[in-house]
Amino acid sequence: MGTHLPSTEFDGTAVDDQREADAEAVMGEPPAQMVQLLGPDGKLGFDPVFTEYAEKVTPEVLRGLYADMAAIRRFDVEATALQRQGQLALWVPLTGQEAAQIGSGRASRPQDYIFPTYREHGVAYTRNVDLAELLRQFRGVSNGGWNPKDTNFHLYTLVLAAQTLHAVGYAMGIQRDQKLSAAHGSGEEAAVIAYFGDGASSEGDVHESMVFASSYNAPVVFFCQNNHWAISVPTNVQTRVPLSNRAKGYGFPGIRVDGNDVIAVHAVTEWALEHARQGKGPVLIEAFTYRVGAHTTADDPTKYRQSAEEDAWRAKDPLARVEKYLRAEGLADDAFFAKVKADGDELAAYVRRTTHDLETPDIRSAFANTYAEAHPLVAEELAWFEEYTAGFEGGDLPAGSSGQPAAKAGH
Ligand SMILES: Cc1ncc(C[n+]2csc(CCOP(=O)(O)OP(=O)(O)O)c2C)c(N)n1
Ligand SMILES: [Mg+2]
Repeated sequence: MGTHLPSTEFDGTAVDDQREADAEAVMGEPPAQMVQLLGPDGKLGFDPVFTEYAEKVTPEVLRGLYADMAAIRRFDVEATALQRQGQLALWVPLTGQEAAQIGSGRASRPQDYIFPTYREHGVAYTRNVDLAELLRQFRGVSNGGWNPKDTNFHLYTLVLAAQTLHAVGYAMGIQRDQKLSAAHGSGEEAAVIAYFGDGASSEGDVHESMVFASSYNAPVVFFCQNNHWAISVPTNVQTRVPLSNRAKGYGFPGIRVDGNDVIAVHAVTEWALEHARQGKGPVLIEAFTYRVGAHTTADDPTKYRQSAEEDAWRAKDPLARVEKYLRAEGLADDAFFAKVKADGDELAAYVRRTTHDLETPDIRSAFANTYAEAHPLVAEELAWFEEYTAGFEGGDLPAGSSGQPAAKAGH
């Protein structure tokens, strides 16, 4: 293992995490095992622990998981287009991570409580969050967009990893309520899932969360989507060991799962939630996946990674392998896939229509709410803004300018 400091420079190691392998060799650890049931070739494998859970994914359930993944991918395309057309200020694409999100979200129960980051649109979909509502924040007309009490799906958190602390606190609350309530043992037990990224795993908040969760045996599943990038920083700079191995240091199980295998993700998450609900404490799941697109619509990944890496991951596409399996086993036909496509288009049309109908954000409210009292710097910036906007016909910003949404709904 080299003694040089980690570099954020692209070093040509492509997808493989050489640092991880080096560290394993030094510590005498076996290479990280990854739970995989449905491989990229569409063939179903076996796992001594998780096959039992995977068997609950009946053909009907699997068709549903595929339809969910296709719907959310279609939604992602539409939201990206809406941003490009000036209807949204920003979009955070999820393409590539559909299996990690749909598989884990569908393994949760209504009474479980979910703390997402800002990319969990697939999980939001499984929790029945209205996707048009979800876009309100990305248009800048809401600080949230939906009421978490309706779905037990918390608001998006943009401050990396802060939600992992909230999640552990919430889980400790559930623990205490259940101890006090007669519901314990009645099947009503709940657990919490805290989503975070490979980059966020470097935050102190994650460490503190895991220490607390372990100390108090809190019913929380830490679900890390290792999508291999934190904007332009590759995962092998964040960690020298598989992220799932970090759980050992806290004293609870850590599992690396193929995050592009919806059956394995569903099985592992179901196991972990059951473990947590039964009072056995936290679990860390590392879903090994890939962010196929840009970090956000404001990012250009061609500046920091090579297309060969993207191509290698496209070959592991989460939807393609399910389609292969369903067709090979005679579990779905052309009519099924045509219906899934039509449903996706209908969802996209709904989202587009609803977004166009949303109000125009009032940028002036951002100035008004910066400080409680008047502030000379804010006043100066507002004056500049007023002068700038006065330069446009009608005194409003044109669609897409300054990265802001369209000035008039319906443009
Ligand atoms: C505390 C904090 N630091 C920095 C940022 C800026 N930031 C936003 S997203 C991001 C990368 C996060 O990467 P990762 O956790 O891997 O999640 P991903 O975006 O890949 O889903 C950074 C550094 C932030 N939002 N919050
Ligand atoms: Mg990441």
